Amino acid sequence: MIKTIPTRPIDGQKPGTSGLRKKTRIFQDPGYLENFVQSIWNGIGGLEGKVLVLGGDGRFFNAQAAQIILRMAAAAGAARVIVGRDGLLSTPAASHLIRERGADGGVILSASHNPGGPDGDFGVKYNIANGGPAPEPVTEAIFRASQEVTQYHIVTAPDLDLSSPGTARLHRTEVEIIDPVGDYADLMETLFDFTAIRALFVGGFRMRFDAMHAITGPYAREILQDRLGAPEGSVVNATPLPDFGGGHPDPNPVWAHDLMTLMMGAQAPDFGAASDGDGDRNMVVGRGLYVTPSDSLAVIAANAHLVPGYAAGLKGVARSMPSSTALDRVAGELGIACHATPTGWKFFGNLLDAGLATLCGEESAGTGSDHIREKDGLWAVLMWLNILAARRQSVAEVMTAHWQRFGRNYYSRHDYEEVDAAAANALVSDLRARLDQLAGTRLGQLRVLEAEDFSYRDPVDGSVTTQQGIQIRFAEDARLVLRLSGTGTAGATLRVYLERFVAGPEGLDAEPQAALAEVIAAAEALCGIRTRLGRTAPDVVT
Ligand code: VG1
Ligand code: CO
Repeated sequence: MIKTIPTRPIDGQKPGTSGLRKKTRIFQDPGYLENFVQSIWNGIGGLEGKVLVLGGDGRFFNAQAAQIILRMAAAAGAARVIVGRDGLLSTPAASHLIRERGADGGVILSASHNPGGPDGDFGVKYNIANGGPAPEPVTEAIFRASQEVTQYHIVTAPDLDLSSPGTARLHRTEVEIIDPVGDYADLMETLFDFTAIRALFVGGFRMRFDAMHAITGPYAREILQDRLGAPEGSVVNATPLPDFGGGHPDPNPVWAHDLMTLMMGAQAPDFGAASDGDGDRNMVVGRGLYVTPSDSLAVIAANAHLVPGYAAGLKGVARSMPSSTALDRVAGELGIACHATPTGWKFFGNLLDAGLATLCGEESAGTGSDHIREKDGLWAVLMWLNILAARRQSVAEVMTAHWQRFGRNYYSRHDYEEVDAAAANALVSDLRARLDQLAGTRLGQLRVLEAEDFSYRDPVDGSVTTQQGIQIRFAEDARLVLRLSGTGTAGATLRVYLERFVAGPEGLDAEPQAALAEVIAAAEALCGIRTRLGRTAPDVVT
């Protein structure tokens, strides 16, 4: 039986960089999730007769939310919902499933790298038929629907047993429960030289993959250990936990601290990697050497021809605007276009669909290709393994060779987290008002070449997105970007992105914070971040 429940619009159901993210307790408020899900259905023109993919990263409230969404999809007349066993799917696996099964869209339950648990964060993301995050016009329509919603529809039925593959019926909707790992692992086999990677492990190559108690554990075990022969125990923290073991499932040197300690120590294996809550981000570490995500993207682009799935060459590449320009240098040598988009994977979808880009990446540890329409953590790790196998070199040797050839883009991001939102907004708007007067002025040791508020015109559909970050270029081959995060759930987070290029052959081995000291000082001179936000130092330095 379908029940219709009267409701009222709830403020703030506006999807950010990657879906709607709120404190778990807010999502648990009666009607909160229901309102947003009904707004998705309303915003996309209904669900009648459609096929939907559903899954999440397993965080606290995932299981209950999946049952509610199934009942609401049934009430909306969905023909079929394909759901991962126990309501689980990594973000890349969900993207693949939508494409493979020709689904009309998908709902992914995740707040990605944000902590989980009753006091943590929860999130809901809608992906469209190409498998990618809903682009701005769709998220806008969903937000508008959330401001107008007056009722939601849900079938009355007991919870479905999602613990084993099979099919079930919910009202008129068929619910298909699938193994979340198999199809994704099969896709990986089509892209990479599994024989070469297997030979690497047979030869004694050692790696550690830290799944950070999040969703990639089962995927990494199946692909790295079972299919590629990495020794048992290569994948650690492999059982997804509802609170990620109390940690931040964010693969960077700060939060993947144990892995970093191992990789910098005497017992380090040849290769280290980690991924985030929902499996779309990655971290790559060599013995004694952390690879910044921007460098990783550039290395992957420069070596993609060594990997079977990309042997035919790259059509083009794309990076988020704040990501370092290391990728641009590779693209220049390859003679292909390099697009710069606003932060957030949703902006890559059109480029990938139109064949304008094969590889994409973000400085926040997201890397991916046209094999799906999301960033893909394990894919990036396999890319590296395949490159190491083909080049027969260590991570450090690959990096040194890369910098010698292309020069090195020193890069870092400084995050000021959960600061006062009014102060952060004022900082950015004051700066915006001064942008016209900055060109030609000096900030400490650096001279401003140009200052802009980044706006992006999508080359495929012509849509324009404004105010996507303040970008300042210096005459000394340096760059500074400031923007406010769109994924936080408390206060505001200011991200300060710092970059400086050194052509080499000298000066390629500096410590990044030291190499960036003048850019860091310029940022402070420009807008007095620490004074205005009341902080003495950034909370996270990547
Ligand atoms: C952050 C990153 C961005 C990424 C987004 C979602 O957004 O900067 O590059 O696409 O998270 O990634 P923001 O607005 O907080 O800077 V995930 O893995 O959290 O879905
Ligand atoms: Co993520």
